[in-house]
Amino acid sequence: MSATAQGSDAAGKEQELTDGFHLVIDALKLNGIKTIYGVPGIPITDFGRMAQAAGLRVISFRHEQNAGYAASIAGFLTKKPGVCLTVSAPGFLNGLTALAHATTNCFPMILISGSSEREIVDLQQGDYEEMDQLAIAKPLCKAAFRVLHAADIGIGLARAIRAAVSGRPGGVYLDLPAKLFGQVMNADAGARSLVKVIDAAPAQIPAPIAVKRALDVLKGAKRPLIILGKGAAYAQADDAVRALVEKSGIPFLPMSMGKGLLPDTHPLCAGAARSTVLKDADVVMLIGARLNWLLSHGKGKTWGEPHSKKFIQIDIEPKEMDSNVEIAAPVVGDIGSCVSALLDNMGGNWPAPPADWIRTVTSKREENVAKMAPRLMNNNSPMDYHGALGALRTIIKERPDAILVNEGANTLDLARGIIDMQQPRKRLDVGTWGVMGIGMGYAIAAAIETGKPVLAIEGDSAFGFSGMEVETICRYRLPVCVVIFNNDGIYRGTDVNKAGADPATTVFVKGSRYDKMIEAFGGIGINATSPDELKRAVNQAMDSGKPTLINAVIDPAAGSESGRIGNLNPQSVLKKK
Ligand code: ADP
Ligand code: TZD
Ligand code: MG
Repeated sequence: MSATAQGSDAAGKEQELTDGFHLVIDALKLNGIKTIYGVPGIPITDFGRMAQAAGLRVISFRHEQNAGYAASIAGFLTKKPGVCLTVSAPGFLNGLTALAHATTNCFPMILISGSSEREIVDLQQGDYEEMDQLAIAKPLCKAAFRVLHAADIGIGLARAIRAAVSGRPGGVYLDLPAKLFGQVMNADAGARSLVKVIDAAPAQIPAPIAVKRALDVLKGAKRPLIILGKGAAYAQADDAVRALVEKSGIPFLPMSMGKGLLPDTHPLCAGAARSTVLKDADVVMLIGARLNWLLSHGKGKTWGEPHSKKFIQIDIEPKEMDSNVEIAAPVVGDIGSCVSALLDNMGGNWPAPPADWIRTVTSKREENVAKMAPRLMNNNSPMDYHGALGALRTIIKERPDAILVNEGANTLDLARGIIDMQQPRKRLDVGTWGVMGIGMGYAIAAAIETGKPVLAIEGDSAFGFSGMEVETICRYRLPVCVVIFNNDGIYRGTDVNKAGADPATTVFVKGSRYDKMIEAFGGIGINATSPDELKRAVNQAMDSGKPTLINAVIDPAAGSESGRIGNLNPQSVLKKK
């Protein structure tokens, strides 16, 4: 207990004192939280200093949104809430996007924000950075709490931690008004008021009847498929998931951040036969994946004949069932418990899926891989996406430990398809919203939380959302190599505005040299104009572990509008007149 001062009680007896600052720090430490991501300022500047002095790692960012994204992905990687710390009103709002993102993606995160004085805020008397933050946060997160008394800090933190990690994980807001930090109380009473959260995310065991129902549906399948989502990666039940796939012999399709849970090169991986398996499967078992837009809502052309398949869904959130289509066998519980229960009840001789289904999947996959292979070997300059990604694919193959961060449109969709992942939780990307801006925050947290080298593959537009954090990467000397796929703009750099002198809305300054940005902060900048040059530069960066930014010159005409999701773009019928 870090008591701060002596004082005297009512009877005039000397006593050790503590305060709000110390109680928050002690509560975080007591619960195993080691890192805070944030931006300092009133009223939390001293809090950051004290937290650092108390042995917490406090990573100071250039913008709260990036600190928030860092906290959100720290939550995904560690199964503990990632903590983001912001100042009132504008700082809070900057962090809020990331809190909503964490909630949408089911990542545990706590946004702790200082706030202005309640009395003044509630009477709207114009306090410094006045805002009713709790009310604004509420609809955007899983739970929101405010602590007004130092003696309640322990309980407040405990509630926030439980809300973030139990059940379906998500974002939690914790409002700490400025006055709270300075509140003083008896140090012993303070220590006793803290709560060490026991079993923050209790196992949720599925009902035996649900397990039996799922196995009955699975057993009747002629063309079964398993879909592994980022919930399965988050659950860290890697061995059980692998055992389920291998024991059942069922082909699996990884969602973007589910890649690597089993290697993409596994004989049962159907990643390269995606359209075929989605269209033709008759039974689909979803493990930690929602039937949202990323899976075309479980219906329509992608899924073949209407009502041609049965779904089994494993998820911790009961309300997820039947969200888009009927779920024939819901299995509600945590993935570790559910998958283990399925394995336990499969018996010794589970029948392999019909051989013709496996043959269909394998031959489609081999055909698609063979079609792609020559395109990945081109050494064109300027590069196209395939040539550049062919080079990076080899690097990730040779360094399976490295963490890949990826955002952009073409840069995202093509990298997802081309770069095989070997290990779980190594691919971090735009997630459920397809949001741009996660790049540098994710890269920083990935390096800090795992100690592994990070390769961030960024569209030039995507990078711009968090680019200033290259200074943060240099300041903390993180082993991050950023590769910018510079095609002079959003989707393509070739758009022309025919109506006036302004540039088209999707294009940037031609021939920009992003590599020079990092040099301003002492990092290494390299301009790469061919796949060979790119490969050499990335290998050098990954070997040295030094902050590096590579400007990869991509043909501005190589991409397509909206990457692989151009179909979601509304089109005006009047446009072609
Ligand atoms: P993807 O985008 O990869 O398809 P989603 O984010 O749509 O994945 O789905 C993840 C799902 O995983 C969510 O419905 C969430 O409730 C669920 N989930 C997260 N953690 C667990 C867990 N430990 N056990 C069971 N389900 C989980
Ligand atoms: N703002 C936010 C926060 N998220 C978004 N997804 C967008 C805007 C819209 N958007 C996309 O969906 S992709 C993209 C934007 C602006 C950038 C694509 O350009 P890029 O990638 O340079 O990153 P490519 O390789 O040129 O396609
Ligand atoms: Mg671009």
